[in-house]
Amino acid sequence: MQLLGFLVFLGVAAAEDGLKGWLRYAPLTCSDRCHSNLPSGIVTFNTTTTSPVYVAGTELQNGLQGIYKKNVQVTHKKCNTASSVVVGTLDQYRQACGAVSGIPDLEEDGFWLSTKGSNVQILGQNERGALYGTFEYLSMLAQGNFSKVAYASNPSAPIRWVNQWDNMDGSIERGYGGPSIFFKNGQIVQDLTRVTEYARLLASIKINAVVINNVNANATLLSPTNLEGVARVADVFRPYGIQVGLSLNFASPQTFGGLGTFDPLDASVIEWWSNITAQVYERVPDMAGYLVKADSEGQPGPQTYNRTLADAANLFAKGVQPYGGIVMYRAFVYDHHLNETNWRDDRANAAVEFFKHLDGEFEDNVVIQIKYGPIDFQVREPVSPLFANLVNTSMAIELQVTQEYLGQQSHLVYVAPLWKEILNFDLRIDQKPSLVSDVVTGKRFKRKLGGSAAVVNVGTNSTWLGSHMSMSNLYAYGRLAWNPSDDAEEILQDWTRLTFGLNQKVLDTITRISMDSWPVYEQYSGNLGIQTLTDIIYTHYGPSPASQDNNGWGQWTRADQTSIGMDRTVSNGTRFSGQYPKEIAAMYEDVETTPEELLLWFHHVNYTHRLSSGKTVIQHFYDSHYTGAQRAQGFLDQWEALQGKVDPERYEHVRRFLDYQTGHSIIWRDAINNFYYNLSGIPDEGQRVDHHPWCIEAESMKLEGYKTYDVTPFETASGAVAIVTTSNSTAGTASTKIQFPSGTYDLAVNYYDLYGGKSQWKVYLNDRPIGQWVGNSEETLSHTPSIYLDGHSATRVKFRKIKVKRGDTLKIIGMPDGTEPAPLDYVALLPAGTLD
Ligand code: GCW
Repeated sequence: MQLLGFLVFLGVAAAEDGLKGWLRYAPLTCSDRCHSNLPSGIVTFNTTTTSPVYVAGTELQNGLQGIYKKNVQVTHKKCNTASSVVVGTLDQYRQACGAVSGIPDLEEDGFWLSTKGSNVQILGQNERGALYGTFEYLSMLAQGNFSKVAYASNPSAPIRWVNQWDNMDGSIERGYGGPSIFFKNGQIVQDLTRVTEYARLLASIKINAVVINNVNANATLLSPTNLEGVARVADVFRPYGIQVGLSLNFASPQTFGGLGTFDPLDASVIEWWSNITAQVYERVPDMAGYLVKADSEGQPGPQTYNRTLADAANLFAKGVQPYGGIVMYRAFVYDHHLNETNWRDDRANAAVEFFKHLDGEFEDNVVIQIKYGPIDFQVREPVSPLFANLVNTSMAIELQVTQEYLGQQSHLVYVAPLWKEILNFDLRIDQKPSLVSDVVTGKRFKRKLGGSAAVVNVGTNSTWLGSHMSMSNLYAYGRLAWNPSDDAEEILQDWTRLTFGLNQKVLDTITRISMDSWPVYEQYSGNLGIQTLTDIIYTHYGPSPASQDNNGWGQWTRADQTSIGMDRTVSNGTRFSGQYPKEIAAMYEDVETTPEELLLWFHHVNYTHRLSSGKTVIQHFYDSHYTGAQRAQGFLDQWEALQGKVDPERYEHVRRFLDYQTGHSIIWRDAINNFYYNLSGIPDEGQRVDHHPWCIEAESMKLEGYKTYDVTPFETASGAVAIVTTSNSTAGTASTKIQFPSGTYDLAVNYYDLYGGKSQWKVYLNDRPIGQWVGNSEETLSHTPSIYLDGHSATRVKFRKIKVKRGDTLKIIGMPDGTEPAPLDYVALLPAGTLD
């Protein structure tokens, strides 16, 4: 990118709350020469205020005003005014200005952007494309990029959707950024301001449809009042070129419509749905289509009537066909009552087993929406083999901007590199190049439909997702949906400049920590393909490796005293590896050729199995968790070097999150390492696991008003024991005489921050207060809180550079609140540069 030297950047701007996302149009100053590059007029070819082309004109006006303080008038339909930006569809342009030459063919939603001639041309194949081109031009301006460009840009695929998992009561399934911007108390909200702002953000990343309600769908959305609400939402999205789609509950004809059945082949059911569809399209004539989760995790589906999934998908497909709608049918169909004692049982097999034999039986407007991996948005999964098993069926890949298994927006995890690994994977279907991106866009098998959908959990929080840094994932999703070959780091840098300005140090730092964040999270949460070792039964957030096994959900690790991993080979295991095309199947079948990052996904091996590094599996576990947690500490240090270079509000917000992550990465590290040490009995060669020389257990302190508490799972408390106050209204005190050599230490305190109260803790050294904090992370962080002492609620706070003398008394007073009994696990006194 060409950044021109004549730009002078303003100092750090006033506090920002994140609401504008990457569309801030933050001021840049530029010299006269720079000004001569700015347009002095805007011409748009549509005067209807609700048209995307009109919206484009307003955006340009706001952008030029915001970024360069340049007040530019919008006029309509006048052709070729020199040094203007001209925005419209190619057809509108032709009508106003006559023939155009030199513009390559544009596909649906595509655009032409030229800054080379006497004016800037932004011409879309349709109005949506013109708006996309406008946002792209504005993105250049906002990054101080005055390169002379002339290019056509076309989408990789027609389906570039987002899925909201918003419930009608206003809650959001897996939502970490506050309540829904769409729903409240069973209805669509009245004030749609936030929806408009969201529409802007989505349009700027070229998203063309949004499914507004949870796939675990509530049929009352189909009531006439709520459909009126949906129509209002669609009216808000339409000027931004975004269509609205709806998730359906398969049993609606019975539960909502009062029929005796929801059999997809029953005539009354077909009629009921067709009537509903007519009502929907009457109010929303450009409704994008339906999204269906059926026969999955307790949701009703066609299996109730022994009908096929194709019967179900086609029921809706035929219904929306006359209106040009499509049906996104989710491949996330599996039995969650599997039996782990059966060596062959494997949830990963489900999608291919359910869908492969139906290939070719789906109507043309059905798209099978497939999660990127065969299980569920884990930190590492192989590509779903279903992508290689449907040849005559359109597909879309399902990604998650929502960081459900990736730290729930409380941990920094930039997910685009993970998505890129999936999209770039070559499935070698029929022994021919078959990138996942080419399969899902429809290119590989010449399907007209295809693309991607991402689960997004924006809420009413001003940061949208609960944390500023997570917005890079939403931005990157749109970019990759449009062009899967975009580079994850370049996308990130565009986002960073747009979000935090042009300071080089800010750019470099955010690039480094974000690009490291997924590998680091993998290191401390679950590596070698064992999945995110989180609590899969409860919040999906903190560590709880035991929860993976001994239940029907099938996210198993099969860890026992000597060995670990799922044997998914054809020769001896669940036969999952055989679902891939020949060459890939052969690679995964053999432990020697399986990439090590997926070793335990495909093979069951001893803890003493040697990796290519020469390390054993168990030692690799120990080391990775230490390395990961260590690297996470560095995120905070690097961020803190940006003080004064980012506005104070966002600086402090991000700092607080990264500070929390440094602590929680240690909780992850110790929990996982303790768990496998306990299970295998194999000591850490580095003698770190279960050996914490700077740690003082809370239960070993002198306790008044505190009592010991056995924590479950045991590995989420040091020594398996914590302390809690004996009453929920009076303070407890834990004190100890320090036996370490006199010196300067960082003091870390591990405690539990439960949902249900805001306990207060105060730390004293010889009665001198040295620190205090409140257990209110349910309000200040983003992840799902826990009501227990466990790996989700375990938290660490740190006080730096405390001067301590041997024999000093350290005292912590904990004041309980509500059901939160001011729990404490341990303190660690860390000499400078030491990580316990
Ligand atoms: O991962 C699981 C989530 C559920 C979700 C489901 C799905 C909407 O834990 O919350 O339900 O996937 O994708 O349908």
